[in-house]
Parts: sequence; C-alpha cells; structure tokens
Amino acid sequence: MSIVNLLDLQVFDDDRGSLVALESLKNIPFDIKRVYYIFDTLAGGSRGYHAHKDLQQIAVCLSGSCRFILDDGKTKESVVLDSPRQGLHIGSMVWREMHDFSNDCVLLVLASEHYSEDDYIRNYSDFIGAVSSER
Ligand code: T46
Repeated sequence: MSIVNLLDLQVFDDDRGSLVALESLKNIPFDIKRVYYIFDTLAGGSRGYHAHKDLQQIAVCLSGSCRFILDDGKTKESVVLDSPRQGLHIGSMVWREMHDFSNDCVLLVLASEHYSEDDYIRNYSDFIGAVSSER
C-alpha cells in the first residue's frame, strides 16, 4: 500500500473563481487543533527531516509547488504538491522531508494536535529504531 495518501478536495468552481472548505471530521479525517503555513521559502532550501509519534496532518499547497518525501521506515516515496485541490494526508510515524519549493509556494498544514516538541522524532536512526520495534 502506498504511503502517499492524496485526498481530492471538493472544489466549488463557478464564474467568480474557486472555493474549498476544510471541515473537521468531514473532509478532514481528524479534529483540527492547529493550522500553520509555510511561505517565503529560500530557493534550494529543504525542511522537515522528522517524524511525529502521534500527530496526523493534511498539507495543501495553496500556491506554487513543493515536493514531499515520505518514508515509513520500509518504503520511501516522493510526491509533488502543486494544487490547492488536493491534500496530502501524513499519518503518525512517517518521516517527512520537503524539497524543491517554488518561489511562490504557500503550504498550508492542518494538524490534529497542538504544537508539542515532545511529539517530534528529529533523528533518523531513532525513527528507524522506533518503527522497527513497532513491527
Ligand atoms: C511538519 C512539517 C510539514 C511552532 O512554534 N509551532 C508550530 O505549530 C510549528 C509547526 C512550528 N513551531 C516552531 C518550531 C520551530 O522553532 O517553528 C519553528 C520551525 O518549525 P520546524 O523546523 O519544525 O518546521 P518544518 O518546516 O521543518 O516542519 C513543519 C512542522 O514542524 C512539522 O510538524 O510535519 O512542517
């Protein structure tokens, strides 16, 4: 099974433009506790390089594009986000990296929990150790 889980968001297109609504436990499969966005990323810069113990997130590229690498410790996959019509669902215990940000990239992220540094695994060896012991 692929670890890249792209959700097609319902878009209300009409002659004025387009609108997408994101609702907890409706088209977003968790209760949204936090929203953040990433913008003004430097050319050639990369972000992420961590996993979360419990957090679930949906990332939507509102403008421009970027590329995620997702890794569950067994499989590593790459996916380009370049549409506000799709959301990438990132579950817990998935290592993520973000690369290839376009100048105009605005990345919106919906999170299932409030911010907690304790939920992060920022060392790849620790991540591999944790997923191996779960199996
Ligand atoms: C993720 C990817 C997709 C806060 O204070 N509150 C927050 O809610 C967040 C997300 C971050 N921060 C602080 C912590 C750091 O001092 O903002 C700073 C930058 O965070 P970080 O280096 O973790 O950013 P990214 O882009 O590497 O990762 C972020 C999220 O942290 C992470 O959960 O999955 O985006």
